[in-house]
Amino acid sequence: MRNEGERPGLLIAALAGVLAGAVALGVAELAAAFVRPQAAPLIAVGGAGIDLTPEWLKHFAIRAFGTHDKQVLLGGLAAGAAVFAALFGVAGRFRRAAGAAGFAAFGLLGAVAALTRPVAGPADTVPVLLGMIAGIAALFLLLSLAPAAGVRGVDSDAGRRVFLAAAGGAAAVAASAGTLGRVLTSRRDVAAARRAVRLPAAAKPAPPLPAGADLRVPGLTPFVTPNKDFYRVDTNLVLPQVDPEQWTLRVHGLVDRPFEISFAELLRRPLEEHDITLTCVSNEVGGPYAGQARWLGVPLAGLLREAGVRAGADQVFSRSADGFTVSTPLPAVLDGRDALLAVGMNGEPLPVAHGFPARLVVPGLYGYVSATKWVVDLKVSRFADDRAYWTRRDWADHAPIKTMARIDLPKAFANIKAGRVPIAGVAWAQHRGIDAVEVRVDDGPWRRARLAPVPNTDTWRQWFLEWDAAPGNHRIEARAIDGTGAVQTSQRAEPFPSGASGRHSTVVTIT
Ligand SMILES: Nc1nc2c(c(=O)[nH]1)N[C@H]1C(S)=C(S)[C@@H](COP(=O)(O)O)O[C@H]1N2
Ligand SMILES: [Mo]
Repeated sequence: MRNEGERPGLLIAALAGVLAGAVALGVAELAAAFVRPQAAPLIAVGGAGIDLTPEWLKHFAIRAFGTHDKQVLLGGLAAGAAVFAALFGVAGRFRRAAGAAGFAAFGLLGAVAALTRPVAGPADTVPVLLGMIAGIAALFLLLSLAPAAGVRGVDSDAGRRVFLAAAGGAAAVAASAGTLGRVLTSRRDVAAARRAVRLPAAAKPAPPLPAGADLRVPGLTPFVTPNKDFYRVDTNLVLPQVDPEQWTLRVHGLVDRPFEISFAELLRRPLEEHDITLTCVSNEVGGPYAGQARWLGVPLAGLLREAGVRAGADQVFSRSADGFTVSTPLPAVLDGRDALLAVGMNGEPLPVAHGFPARLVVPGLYGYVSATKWVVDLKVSRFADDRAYWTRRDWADHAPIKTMARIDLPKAFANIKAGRVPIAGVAWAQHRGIDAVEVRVDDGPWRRARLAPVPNTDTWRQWFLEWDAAPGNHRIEARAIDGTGAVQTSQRAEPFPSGASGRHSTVVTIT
């Protein structure tokens, strides 16, 4: 053991710790390319974190960061890891075993996180554990080469050069292992397999959109949401890569004739096309988490009837390739609505982010109880027996989409010239339909907006009203009336546990 005077300075020790941490993450990333990307340490810990996050925080994250919430989470984890690695470096300066213990503790934590991810096997712990060993080795090496603090002279200059070379080497190992890992992982993605898919034409195509379904008002949400603009909500830090050649769907549970179907077999069935607007339960009043697409797929009810649903069943319990689960009330699937096992979205195979090669779409229900992406398993079962990812976390078992009118125009806090001002937006009440949208300014009388035509009751509906705007600050409020005659409630509710309610309003300044 060296005496105190020969120990490296605190900053050098911290640097050694951070570099050792980077080596650990880089090596683990490379190893994960050979296991599965979900087994990389930050992804595994982040995934476990998402599953353990309390509901209120999850909502805060989705609201505050939008679809960037995942990058924010991973960036935060990386920064946290760097701080701890620096501390372990400093600890290692005093006692090598203390620094190693820090790395070992994080390695074990990461291994547990990786092991407890859905569909993980023992192999999922290998990348983190290899990373941990590499990190400890790098820490020992760097600390032993680190120049002692306060020593000057020819010897120490040579020593400093050796340390700098070792530090540069560690950084290079970390960066190249990490980059190679990323490249190898991306080689396994299914983008090429997706491009090779040729979807057959629908046996039952959707009728053309009625003329004027899109009012084409600049600034108004288009009727069809292009795939690239479609909101994405899921628990995945890395997208599941499901090869259609390997994909099968198992239909089983409380059925007389369980069966399994391949992707090729699925495409040989008569496909139907339906226009359906998806909505996330986390959407705030006026929020962006809704999108309209033309879906191509096989009717879900037909698949279940083929299997022969037994008495006593009350839900379809679906599972994705990565172990996410959804419970859908059975009546909603069998009551004649256009519930689909979808393979196409707006004329293309499903984008990977939206469930390639197959997902569920059930009109009228929020996504968390209906829209399983990367679906591989349908179990007919009972709510009493199988609990799904979100309903286990106390979100509602039954979650029909609430009637909602959103104001897209004018934009909130806009400054507009007095005169004729367009007020416009979209309204939805999937499977009940929108019968009217009413608008009022400054608590004046409700006025009916003009409604665009819609293909069916399962889509949102554009609405438009011209307003003779006089100078001043004004508050614009909208409400929808659904196909049952029910007026959108003014009662405010948070998204948890069954969807936000209340009326969207917007404040503008007219000059
Ligand atoms: N496998 C999987 N499917 C999922 C989810 C998920 O986290 N994992 N999220 C659901 C939720 S909450 C919603 S709102 C919809 C969103 O579908 P989209 O991302 O295609 O818009 O997918 C649903 N399907
Ligand atoms: Mo959702």
